[in-house]
Amino acid sequence: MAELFNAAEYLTERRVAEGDGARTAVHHPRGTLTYAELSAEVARVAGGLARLGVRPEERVLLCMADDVELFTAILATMRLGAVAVPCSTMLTATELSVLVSDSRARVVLGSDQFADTVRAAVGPEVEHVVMTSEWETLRADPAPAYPTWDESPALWLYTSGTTGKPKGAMHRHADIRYVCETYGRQVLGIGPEDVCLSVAKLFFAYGIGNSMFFPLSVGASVVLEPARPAPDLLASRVRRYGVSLLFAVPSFWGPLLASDLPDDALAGVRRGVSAGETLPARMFTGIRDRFGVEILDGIGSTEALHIFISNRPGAVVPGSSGFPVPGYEVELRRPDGTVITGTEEPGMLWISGDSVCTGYWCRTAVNRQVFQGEWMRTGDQYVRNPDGSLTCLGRADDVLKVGGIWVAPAEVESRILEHPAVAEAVVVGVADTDGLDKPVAYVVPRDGAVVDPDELVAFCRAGLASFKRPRAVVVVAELPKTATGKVQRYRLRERPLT
Ligand code: 3SK
Repeated sequence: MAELFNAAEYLTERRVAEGDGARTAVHHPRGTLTYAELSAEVARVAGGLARLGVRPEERVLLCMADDVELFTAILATMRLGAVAVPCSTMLTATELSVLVSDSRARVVLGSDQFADTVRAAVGPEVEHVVMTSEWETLRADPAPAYPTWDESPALWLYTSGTTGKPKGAMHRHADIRYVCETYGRQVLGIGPEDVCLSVAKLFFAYGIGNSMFFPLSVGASVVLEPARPAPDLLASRVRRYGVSLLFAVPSFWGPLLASDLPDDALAGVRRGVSAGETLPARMFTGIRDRFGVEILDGIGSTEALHIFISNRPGAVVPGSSGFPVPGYEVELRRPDGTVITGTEEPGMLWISGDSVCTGYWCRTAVNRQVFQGEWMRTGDQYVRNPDGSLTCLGRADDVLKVGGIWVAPAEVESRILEHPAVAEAVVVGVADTDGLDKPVAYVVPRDGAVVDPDELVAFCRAGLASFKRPRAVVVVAELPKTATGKVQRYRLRERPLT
């Protein structure tokens, strides 16, 4: 039976009702907000959205930097019973326009720094575009929380698929409470005294859990940082705000370890968290030995909303994702569907748990493959170690995770093939010295044409979000293929880069 439950109310008003009104909820570049102030501001922005005509269950798309406007607008949208759709600020206008039309949002909110992208992405079906410089127009008389059910839609997060066509994973209000009560409380042990800082931004499932759901669910505080975080910027935020929980991805932990920051730069951080891709054991031990911070590596997904397998404090198995989070079950399955109960036999990872999304918006065929009863197919290959911990062996498909973000080779390949000098292109993930995948393009030039690798990378940057660009271009006379003409990607992956 569905119960009345509104996640925005749970994260703001309920905190005030439970006595946290005077505690700091948010540190942002221009000041701080207490829980009472945050709650009031969310109600006012909800009033502004209602005045624009936003109704329950309609989507509001947000292309915004991590700052107080994005933070309050996500909560305000959910407060109204509408659906917040925070989108990557790294997308090009063409990429963003796909999300605008797929979500059928009639209201789009943007940060001024992304104004050109946002304005170019919206078509006539969008009735209102509000940028941060016009924010005052979005504040009105406070709107009451809409009586959503726990089952009502609250949040859509887009994830790219193997084809690169983004899929909107639909999350309920209940999913938000579930991740707080499972990973947040039982693995992180987050409490009111914690101060959270996340390298992953709010538009990622990982980031919104770290920076909004977990801290607000217990009366803790969050530091919002709009800029792209480099190690020294992060260290200055850690010092200034007394950060105790630092969330990042391996492509941040690596440079942090290589930096010349003093060894006490993370003093006060009681725990680090890593997700997105496997944290190499050398980074875990390096950060622990130099900065005295134990990193809990885990794996989650946009579909599950947050981390479902994680290492535990004081019992980390370096190089592994750890053990299932309470509230989630995992199975490793063979290709014929039978379940592997023993150790050391690789299998496809399936998970079940109450935060798994209700499906992808308007993607029936994919939904039928991915979501089967209680279970969800993650697409990751895993192995169970003799101690019961689980180690990721990579993807079952060709999708790459670069810096913790999905990259669909097919999407990069189709951009490369738009280049007049290119006849064939294949993008594969090639491991760097830390074992982290980087996209590498193998290209065959058209007859008589010359491919300039640097110019081709610039061409990709111009047409794709920058993180999707190949980090290297290798020009070859032909691609390795099977007798039936299928490209043998594994042979390219194994090839040393010269
Ligand atoms: O990539 C991950 O491991 C992850 C973790 C938490 C939430 C979402 C994701 C994709």
